Amino acid sequence: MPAKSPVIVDLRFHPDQVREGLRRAFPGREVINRAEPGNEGRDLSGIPYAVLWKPLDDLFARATDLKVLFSGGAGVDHVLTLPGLPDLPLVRFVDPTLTTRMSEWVVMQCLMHLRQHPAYDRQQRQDIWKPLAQPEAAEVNVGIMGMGVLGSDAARKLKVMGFNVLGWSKARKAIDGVETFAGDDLDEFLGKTDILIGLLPLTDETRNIYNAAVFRKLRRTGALGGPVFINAGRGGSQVEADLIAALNDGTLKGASLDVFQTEPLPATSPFWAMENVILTPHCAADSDVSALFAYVERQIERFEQGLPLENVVARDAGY
Ligand code: NDP
Ligand code: OXD
Repeated sequence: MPAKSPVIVDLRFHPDQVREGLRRAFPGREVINRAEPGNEGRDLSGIPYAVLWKPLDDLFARATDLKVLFSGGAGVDHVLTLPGLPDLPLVRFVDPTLTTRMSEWVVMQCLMHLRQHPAYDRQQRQDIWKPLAQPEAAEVNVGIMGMGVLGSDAARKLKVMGFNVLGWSKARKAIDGVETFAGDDLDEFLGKTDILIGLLPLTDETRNIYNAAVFRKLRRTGALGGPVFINAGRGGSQVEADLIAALNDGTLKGASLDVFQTEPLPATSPFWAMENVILTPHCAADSDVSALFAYVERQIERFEQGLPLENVVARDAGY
């Protein structure tokens, strides 16, 4: 049997996790892990596959025979903007391990705002014992912008918790029990939304989409006493000056942010000190490296058997 083609792994993830994940990954294939110092001078020509996330600058100049690229994450904005990106199929990471993590984060953030956790955190720091109003999930409308793999799963899990769920995407989706909107219906969708969830990819169309005009259109009469913004898509979609102003003047009651225009979030960012903001360091849904490598191996096997690759990015749409 001919030897299996090698694969380049060029991931700026936690090096120990990648090394550990590779111990049992890609059976029968040579793996060139570019995080290993011993691979620095390795000839990368003749290798058809690369798994990448913030790869080293010389990847495409040196790996001149690539046939398929695999994103180490679900989002691909960081790949599509790489200098010298070859015109090859780009497969993004779609896996229950990642989807489940994202839905956990989204449901947790919605519950934190529903159950007034930012306020209880404040009270705890001041030794204040004071129960606050306690609306039910059923009184709150959660609107999700981006009803793809992650948005649709989050919608189903929010329904289980009792929230009313609305969804907005480019093409209208049909999901049991979820009121869905598309494209031009954005204002109607926003006008019904108490908690706005951002799960959009970053593209030319979605850059700066979460801005003052959008925050002003959210429903102000809901049971939470003011709208809340939750973003785990990409920071480039949020206008941070507008967001800070909206959180300061009461247009927004609170926010949960996992993604930022600049990451890591600079020490000078006002978000760090805002009591109505919950922030996490872009960790809502990390890629599980073992699941990623198993997924890439499955896709390579499909490719080598002449079957279509799955979850191929539409370059023109940008996601
Ligand atoms: P999908 O491609 O499955 O879904 C994207 C959704 O966004 C689709 O519903 C799409 O609409 C919609 N959309 C895209 N552009 C527009 C637009 N211009 N107007 C309206 N709707 C639009 O992606 P995933 O759900 O897998 O992931 C979403 C994003 O989440 C990723 O791109 C990434 O940026 C982010 N992410 C963040 C993580 C984190 O840890 N914070 C982890 C993983 C992902 P349609 O269905 O009609 O095409
Ligand atoms: C992703 C991410 O896109 O972690 O997977 O942001």
